[in-house]
Amino acid sequence: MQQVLMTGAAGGIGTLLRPILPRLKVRMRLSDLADAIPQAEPGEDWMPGDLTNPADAARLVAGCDAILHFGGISTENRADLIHEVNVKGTYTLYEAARKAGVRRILFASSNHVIGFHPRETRLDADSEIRPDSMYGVSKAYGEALARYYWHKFGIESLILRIGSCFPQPKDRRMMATWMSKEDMLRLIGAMLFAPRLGCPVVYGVSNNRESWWDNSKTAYLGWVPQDSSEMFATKFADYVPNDPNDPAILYQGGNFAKAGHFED
Ligand code: NAI
Ligand code: 15L
Repeated sequence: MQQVLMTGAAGGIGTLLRPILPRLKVRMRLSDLADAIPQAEPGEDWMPGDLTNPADAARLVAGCDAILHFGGISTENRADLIHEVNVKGTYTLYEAARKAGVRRILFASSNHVIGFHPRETRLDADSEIRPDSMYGVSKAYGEALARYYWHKFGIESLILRIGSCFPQPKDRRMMATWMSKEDMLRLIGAMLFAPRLGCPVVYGVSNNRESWWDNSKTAYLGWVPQDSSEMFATKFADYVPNDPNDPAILYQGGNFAKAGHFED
């Protein structure tokens, strides 16, 4: 049975996944910052650690076959904070993984790596990156890092550009970007058990009727999302289109593309 580490397990996605992770039938080590760790549920194995600390990272990855790397700053913030956690923390984790002989990593990237593409452009795994925020820039670094560890050391990574993984879409934009927890779990299963993973870019999105992203280049993984945001369509039945040139509407990144820059 595989030993798998999940970082950021106390966060939103970790909280959605925790109850269904046992279906993967792997030994799961859940990790987060010490003061973020919740009350453990029966059978859960929690290990605190700060990803920016090399000694912590080495302890977290020891004995692991694979890592689900969800830990980090998940929205726009000051560049220095983003660098410390998302750049230094991700590098520290990949270095620890290399030294410990970990073979596979899921890197939780974000749609904000490509957030400055207009919504009428259909993107695939080879589309140009256009980060819409310092947060998106830090995820582009993580994607490049994953590629480096693949070509240099043969460590496989799933570069997962997550759309919006929440219990349900929170706004009209998320009708296109929503990803269910069940589709996330199916994708993690595909990533852990594929005969060959390589280092693909996958858009983390359910089978929504409205869609900006094309995953056909990674069909070899056998991941076919089963859910759709359509079941929430009535929530937005009263939505009235307004200014099509509002950056929050024009661009795929929505409010991240519209927001200002955090100055140092
Ligand atoms: P979240 O903000 O709810 O959880 C992130 C977790 O990382 C937190 O529990 C936090 O304590 C932990 N963390 C922060 N700094 C850390 C450090 N130095 N060491 C160890 N742990 C640390 O984020 P969420 O929504 O659960 O997202 C998980 C990942 O997926 C993030 O990397 C985020 O950027 C990415 N993502 C999420 C999306 C979503 O729709 N939820 C969309 C796109 C990307
Ligand atoms: C993200 O990258 C964020 O982590 C998440 O909180 C959402 O804002 C998501 O993108 C989104 O674009 O909806």
